[in-house]
Amino acid sequence: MLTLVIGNKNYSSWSLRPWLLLTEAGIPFEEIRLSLFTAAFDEQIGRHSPAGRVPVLVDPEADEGELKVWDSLAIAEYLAERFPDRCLWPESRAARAHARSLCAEMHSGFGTLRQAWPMNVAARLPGMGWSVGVQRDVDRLVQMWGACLERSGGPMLFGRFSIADAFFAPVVSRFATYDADLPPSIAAYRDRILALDGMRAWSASAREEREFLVDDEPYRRQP
Ligand SMILES: N[C@@H](CCC(=O)N[C@@H](CS)C(=O)NCC(=O)O)C(=O)O
Repeated sequence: MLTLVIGNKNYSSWSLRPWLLLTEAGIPFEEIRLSLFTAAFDEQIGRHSPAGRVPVLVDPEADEGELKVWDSLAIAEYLAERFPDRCLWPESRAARAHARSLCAEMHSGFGTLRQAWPMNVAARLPGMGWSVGVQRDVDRLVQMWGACLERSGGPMLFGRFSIADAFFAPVVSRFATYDADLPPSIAAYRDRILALDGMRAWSASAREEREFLVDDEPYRRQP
């Protein structure tokens, strides 16, 4: 069976993507959760990935024996190839190219939003960290999601759930945490993602965690 090595569910935005993808696609996997920025993480992550980061996917039955794939984008691409029947990318070549462009833009961009609004599933921090730069990133996301939903007719960016939705799920979570001001159609997409079974399961586990990262919890109440 596949194994996915992830970080804290409350904070690890990169881990959420492949976890949600596997879960929503109904692909069975086991998870190993490592607590970020601890001695145990440093000790154990080297066993799974030379890059020293999560997520990492371990496939014990790959073509040439056990395979380790790291980085959320590489994992998504591998899963799409490994499970072609699950149609993890949209069907048409043009839509696939479009979805890949969006994922690449997310993967390498939105640094202002990511820094100012770290993923914190359990927290509600409306308005905190907002800046003109953050709003610029929000505006771009609203524009790209709006165009996708208009073209596909929804409910997901390319009709049914795809890698693109998994890639934006951490941003959706941030929009809830920081209460980003969104147009109704985008707020509705946010709510559809938050209502996915996989997203609810991830969030429930995140809320149970008690390993708080001080830098990401400026106003947190005591547990
Ligand atoms: N581009 C990578 C980023 C992975 C990443 O930065 N992961 C963070 C957790 S969300 C991590 O492992 N941090 C541990 C560290 O930097 O020591 C991906 O898409 O998987």
